[in-house]
Amino acid sequence: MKGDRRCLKLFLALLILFLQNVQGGEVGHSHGHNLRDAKVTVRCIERERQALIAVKRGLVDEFNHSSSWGSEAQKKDCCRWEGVYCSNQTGHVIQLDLSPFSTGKMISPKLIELQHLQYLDLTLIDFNGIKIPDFIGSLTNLRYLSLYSCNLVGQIPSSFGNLTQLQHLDLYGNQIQAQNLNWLPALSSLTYLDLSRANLSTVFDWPEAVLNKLPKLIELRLDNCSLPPPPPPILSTTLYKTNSSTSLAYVDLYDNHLTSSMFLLLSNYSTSLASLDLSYNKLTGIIPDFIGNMSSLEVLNLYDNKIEGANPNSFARLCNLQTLCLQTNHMSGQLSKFVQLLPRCAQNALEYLELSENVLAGSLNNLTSFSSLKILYLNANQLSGKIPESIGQMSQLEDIDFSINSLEGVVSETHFSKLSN
Ligand SMILES: *[C@@H]1O[C@H](CO)[C@@H](O)[C@H](O)[C@H]1NC(C)=O
Ligand SMILES: *[C@@H]1O[C@H](CO)[C@@H](O)[C@H](O)[C@H]1NC(C)=O
Ligand SMILES: *[C@@H]1O[C@H](CO)[C@@H](O)[C@H](O)[C@H]1NC(C)=O
Ligand SMILES: *[C@@H]1O[C@H](CO)[C@@H](O)[C@H](O)[C@H]1NC(C)=O
Ligand SMILES: *[C@@H]1O[C@H](CO)[C@@H](O)[C@H](O)[C@H]1NC(C)=O
Ligand SMILES: *[C@@H]1O[C@H](CO)[C@@H](O)[C@H](O)[C@H]1NC(C)=O
Ligand SMILES: *[C@@H]1O[C@H](CO)[C@@H](O)[C@H](O)[C@H]1NC(C)=O
Ligand SMILES: *[C@@H]1O[C@H](CO)[C@@H](O)[C@H](O)[C@H]1NC(C)=O
Ligand SMILES: CC(=O)N[C@H]1CO[C@H](CO)[C@@H](O)[C@@H]1O
Repeated sequence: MKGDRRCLKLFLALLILFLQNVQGGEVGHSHGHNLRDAKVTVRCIERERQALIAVKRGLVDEFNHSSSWGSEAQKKDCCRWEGVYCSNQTGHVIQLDLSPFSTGKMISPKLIELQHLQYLDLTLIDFNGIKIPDFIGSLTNLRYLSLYSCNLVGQIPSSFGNLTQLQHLDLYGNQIQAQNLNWLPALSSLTYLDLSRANLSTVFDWPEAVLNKLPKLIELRLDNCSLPPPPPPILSTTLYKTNSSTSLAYVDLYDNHLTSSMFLLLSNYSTSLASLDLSYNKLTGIIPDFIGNMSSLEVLNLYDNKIEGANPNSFARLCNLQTLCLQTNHMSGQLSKFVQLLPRCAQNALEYLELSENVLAGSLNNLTSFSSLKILYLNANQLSGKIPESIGQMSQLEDIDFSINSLEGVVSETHFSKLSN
């Protein structure tokens, strides 16, 4: 997981640098002899070097990460220190990646001397329960801020509302809270927001803040936030009619207290959503037709709820659906009826179908038309009869689980004839 995040971060960092180059921004271009010569002699700004040393004093260098951060003559250029990146033109520190440090005692207030900082990554530094300092809100040039799993506590400072250039904010996995998200709308450039595991249980108007006021948002992660269901006034008012994002694609609201009203709230994003996770909430009833209109949806995770079933339009236009996880719900009726509700246009797309721990009955159908299926979980239902031999033709299958049902009959080699995966 950390590896994946690292890759993503590196990519984003490079993207930000690339964009700055395209825009002729601060970071240098490498044309012309003079500039190239100049680059070799770039020296960091002394004030910023002192600030970096102060920041480092707050951290524990268990793995000798900062051996390049020296005071010897040949190590004096802080722009060459590991994790430090300076503007080639101005010499100001613009990026700071401290994530290789493993623990920290404090975040030094000297950090704010690095006023040109655009990228700050403290991922996975264990600060052992200190608060997020207010002064981070003064680094107003930040585009990227990650405090991912830093073991921070307390309130998210409202000074974050001063980080108006921020595009990527990751506060995942800290023991933090917010009484309100009034600071969030000021971050109108945000494309990525992860507040997962922050306690937002009293932020009743959270949909206003995250869905209505962040016009560029692409990815929203609020899992395990004790999010309350949106109150009726929010559902009926002007939500969506103002600054909601038209590019919201990834929504993860796993493990909250949300009810089926959430579907209505997301119905406005029917053309942009690629992935929706509402698992481990309090959804009830039938999956509504709005969902069936989300034509870009590739991943739909609704497991661990109290969903009772689907109707003919619940999945109708989900032609790109690759993953459908509905395990641990209250779905009843014939499995064959349910299978008929799956979109025909997704027959070659669907790879993961998980329906375990429901009360689906009847016999197992011929599913060979779902030619890309890799994972098929039907365990812990009330299926009966024989396992059809046609299963042996589904050559992409990697993992099947039919256990804890009332299946009978003989399983032969034919059932496995093409299951080479
Ligand atoms: C800045 O200069 C360094 C050293 O010459 C070079 O490695 C780096 O790619 C340059 N960065 C940009 C963004 O041009
Ligand atoms: C840290 O790295 C430096 C330079 O690579 C080396 O001289 C020093 O001995 C290392 N210290 C430890 C404790 O490993
Ligand atoms: C945020 O900006 C406001 C208004 O400009 C200012 O009063 C406040 O001190 C700033 N907070 C921080 C932490 O920089
Ligand atoms: C979240 O905060 C509320 C109110 O401060 C508190 O009652 C609740 O126990 C907290 N939830 C968790 C999971 O810590
Ligand atoms: C939710 O967060 C708590 C800590 O805040 C953690 O202990 C728990 O495992 C998380 N739950 C899930 C399902 O990830
Ligand atoms: C929508 O965004 C614009 C530009 O950022 C802002 O001026 C306006 O107040 C916003 N409208 C609402 C209702 O938030
Ligand atoms: C789904 O989309 C179609 C065509 O755009 C529209 O007529 C229908 O009302 C939509 N259904 C729902 C439930 O939003
Ligand atoms: C299973 O379905 C496929 C495609 O719909 C069909 O070609 C095949 O004959 C069926 N097999 C059996 C045993 O019914
Ligand atoms: C993303 C999206 O579809 N936004 C629409 C939400 O609804 C309002 C008004 O109904 C439209 O103007 C938006 O384009």
